[in-house]
Amino acid sequence: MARADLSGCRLYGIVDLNYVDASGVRTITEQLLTGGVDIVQLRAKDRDAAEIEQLARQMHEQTRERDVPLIINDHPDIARATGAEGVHVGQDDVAVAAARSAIGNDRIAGKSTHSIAQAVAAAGEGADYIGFGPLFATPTKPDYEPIGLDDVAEVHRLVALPIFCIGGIKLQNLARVVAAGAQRVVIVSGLLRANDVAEYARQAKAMLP
Ligand code: 3NM
Repeated sequence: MARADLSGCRLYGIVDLNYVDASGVRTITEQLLTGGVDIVQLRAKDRDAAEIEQLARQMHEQTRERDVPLIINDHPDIARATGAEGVHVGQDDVAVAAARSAIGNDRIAGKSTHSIAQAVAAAGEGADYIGFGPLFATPTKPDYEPIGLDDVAEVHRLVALPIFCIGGIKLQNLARVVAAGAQRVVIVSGLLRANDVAEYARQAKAMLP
């Protein structure tokens, strides 16, 4: 298996169990895929490994059919066991090198970054992509200070990896995020709370460069 190519990925959706019950994961995943989300993550903080693995297997059956990479938050071992295409780690989790050695060279390793310095460091660590944010205050990650739009253009100048801007991004502010220089975004609550998830994804994708 070759490491999935992220160059065409623009819209990143996260199935976050803070917003979706385990019983609703299949439906929401289907809606995200129908709306054209290019990459999907399972984020299940504080759940036991057996539950995460079971959900990851279920989601992977769905994402594989559409050739959309599935990323598992925090759990390289589960990503590897389920055949998911990658793992995502935060600043306080295992280093990229450790995640990659657990998951294998043929999978994606992504990392959250919250400043230009962290973004540059993540590239040096060998991350395949980074998250950059939170741009705006967000209930999904409430303890983090928003960094705003000022560094978006600069991080794209300094870091050649795919950069997914994240944090408080909605259809209502997406035009400003793109005008600031973003090429790719992650939207969590905006998508998961939408009345029509697929349509929300379609509209977001239409606004991305
Ligand atoms: N990571 P929403 S911000 C999961 O900055 C996450 O690293 C962030 O959710 C970071 O679209 C964030 O609901 C929450 O704001 C994104």
